[in-house]
Amino acid sequence: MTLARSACPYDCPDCCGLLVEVEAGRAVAVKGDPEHPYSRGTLCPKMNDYQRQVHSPQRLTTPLERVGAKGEGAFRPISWEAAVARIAERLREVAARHGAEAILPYSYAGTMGLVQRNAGHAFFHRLGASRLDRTICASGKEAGWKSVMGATLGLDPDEAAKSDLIVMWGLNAVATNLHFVQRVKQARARGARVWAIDTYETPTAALADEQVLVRPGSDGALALGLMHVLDRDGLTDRAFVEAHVQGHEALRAEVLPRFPPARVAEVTGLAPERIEALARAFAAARAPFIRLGNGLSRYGNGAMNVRCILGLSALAGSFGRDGGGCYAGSSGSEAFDVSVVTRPDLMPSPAPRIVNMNRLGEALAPSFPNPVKALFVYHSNPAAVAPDQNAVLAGLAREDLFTVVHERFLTDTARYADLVLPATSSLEHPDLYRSYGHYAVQRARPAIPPVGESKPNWELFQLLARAMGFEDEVFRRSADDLIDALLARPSPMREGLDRAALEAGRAVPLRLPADARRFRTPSGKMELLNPREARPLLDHLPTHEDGGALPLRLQTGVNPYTLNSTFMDREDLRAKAGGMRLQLSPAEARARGLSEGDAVVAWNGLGEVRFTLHVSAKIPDGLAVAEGVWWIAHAPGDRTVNALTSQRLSDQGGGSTFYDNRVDVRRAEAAPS
Ligand SMILES: Nc1nc2c(c(=O)[nH]1)N[C@H]1C(S)=C(S)[C@@H](COP(=O)(O)OP(=O)(O)OC[C@H]3O[C@@H](n4cnc5c(=O)[nH]c(N)nc54)[C@H](O)[C@@H]3O)O[C@H]1N2
Ligand SMILES: Nc1nc2c(c(=O)[nH]1)N[C@H]1C(S)=C(S)[C@@H](COP(=O)(O)OP(=O)(O)OC[C@H]3O[C@@H](n4cnc5c(=O)[nH]c(N)nc54)[C@H](O)[C@@H]3O)O[C@H]1N2
Ligand code: SF4
Ligand SMILES: [Mo]
Repeated sequence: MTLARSACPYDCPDCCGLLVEVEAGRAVAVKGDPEHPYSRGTLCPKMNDYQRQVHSPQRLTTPLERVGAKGEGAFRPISWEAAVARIAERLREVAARHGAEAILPYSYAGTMGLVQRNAGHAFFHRLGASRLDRTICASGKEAGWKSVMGATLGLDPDEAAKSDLIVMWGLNAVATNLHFVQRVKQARARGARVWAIDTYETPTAALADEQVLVRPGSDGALALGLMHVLDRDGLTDRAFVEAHVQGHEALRAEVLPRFPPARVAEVTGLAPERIEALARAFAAARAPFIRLGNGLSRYGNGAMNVRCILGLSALAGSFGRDGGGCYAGSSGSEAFDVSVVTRPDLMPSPAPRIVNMNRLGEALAPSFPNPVKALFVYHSNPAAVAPDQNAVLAGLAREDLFTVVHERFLTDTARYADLVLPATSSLEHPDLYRSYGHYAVQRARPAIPPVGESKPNWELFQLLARAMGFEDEVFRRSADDLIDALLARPSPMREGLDRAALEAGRAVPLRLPADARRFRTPSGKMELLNPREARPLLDHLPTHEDGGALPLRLQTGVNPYTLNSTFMDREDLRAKAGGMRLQLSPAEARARGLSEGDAVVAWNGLGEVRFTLHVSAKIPDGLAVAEGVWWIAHAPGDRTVNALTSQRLSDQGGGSTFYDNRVDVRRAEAAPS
């Protein structure tokens, strides 16, 4: 038995260290690495026993070609040579007949390593294919951050340890940031107060002294209401505001008077006295630390919600205090220049069109200008994760669309492919991992050989480049070579980096510069007034679905036992996740004559989805909650939650609006109303 170090490759801020026990080329056990500087030996329930996923009997082991109808899932094995030759031939044909822009790559975050994640970019740039705007996750949040903070670095999340008030705002940390939970518990044991601001009672609420439940998408209004009270009662940090905040006077004069607690109560659903009390407690804290999650940004007003919350941090002077501030994620572009891998310089000029990945349904419609004729999906599962599933599936079912999917499992998307190519898991390929939830970096070498004939993302694109006759030197470099190149470019964040430990496979800390708290904006201040924006000042915007016609808001949250649609291959985790459920409050269930365990249909103008009903007092009236992005293969009906979400974008950044929906619910047998 040998022991190998690796990193958790998934889209999770913790980027935990793994210890892999290997016997005869197989991973036999996977545990947390006690020496990892952030995760310190523990893993979440998804990754304990990762070997079960790596060596799952459901792994794809050879290339497959479709023999049945699209979506049916009938395939037969073919060789890699034949598959690659066919892909090259079809891509050439599409480019010659319709232009290379009729080819669309679609990838997201199946693996987060800097090389394998970005492996297709150079190839598709060289080909001149349409570009994909990768907006599905946090683009609204990033746009809101950038508006106020510019290129300011993210704090060290461990600053929270020095705070006396930690606010988890739109963050289900127990599911999505488990090792931050450890920090919160420690801070609480030392006397820090903890708040959780959410729309329903998630497991994270149990960590909090104060659970604040707001109406979906109303956080901007809450933040403005808190600022109103701070301003009215002379509780702002005047010295900080004068030195470091742009636009405070305009905000005071033009916006805050419109957000007295009585009005904010109507928007958020909180009592006016509660808003007053929260404002006083926030102002009284020495160093409030907001850990900003993504939940409140997946709305039509998502970026503005983020801007308003940063405004609250500004008025309280939080960034001026040791342990205080607002943490939305750690900054990575400073540490590694990924253009070494993505090679934007290979793109033709003018640059090809860019397609927002949230609008895949629209992009795959025959009516789309210069329709997409070839779709290349890798480490993503858009049939399940992209909004407006009916539109996406209609596009994937098109007979004239040539679809290739590079995957580890026969996902919903793979079932629609003309060719499916087997992909390695993270234990089978090298990569460089940089967390977006802390400051450590880790170089992982393969712990085991590829399972079956699977190939890593980078090798796949090397093969394709060769088949297309691309001579560029980058395609001849190995993944390890590219990792070396990433590490060779100098960065202040890597000064003094322990290279020997890194090369030995350990996670090593990056260095935040001494002036990490400096505001990297044009004015050098936090910009509550940003003259470059269409909406220059903070304000509360209604969401798309405020005032909609159907009675329930639908939120499509995360599940602690799965990660987006990843881990849905694991029956044991699906069982722990509780099956594909829709949760309603007792009153909403009663009003519809429904009870626990009933087969129900949630519906709106976009689609209908069958669920099993779970009645829970943790869900407020007026809300329906569906946790997890399930595979259609395991659904009670023939659609999953994204048949109810739309292709609308957030106010800034072209972000997704996954939590901004309305539905009604009926018993499954009943005829549509
Ligand atoms: N177990 C698990 N872990 C995951 C994932 C997973 O699917 N499962 N997904 C990974 C990915 S890709 C991401 S991006 C992150 C996301 O992780 P987080 O940043 O935690 O974001 P979400 O889970 O989307 O939402 C966080 C919380 O916001 C709440 N929320 C929704 N709308 C609102 C609102 O209007 N206001 C407020 N205040 N709260 C609201 C939700 O109920 C949820 O509890 O998690 C990652 N980690
Ligand atoms: N309704 C609703 N929809 C959502 C969300 C939500 O909360 N609600 N969350 C959204 C968010 S935040 C995100 S980030 C997206 C995530 O969307 P995706 O990035 O598509 O995430 P996954 O569903 O995890 O699918 C990743 C796939 O990559 C495969 N994979 C893993 N490693 C590799 C590899 O090395 N190579 C290859 N080729 N394949 C690999 C896995 O087997 C898996 O099927 O989903 C979004 N969709
Ligand atoms: S999913 Fe997140 S918490 Fe779980 S092992 Fe991976 S990085 Fe750690
Ligand atoms: Mo995400």
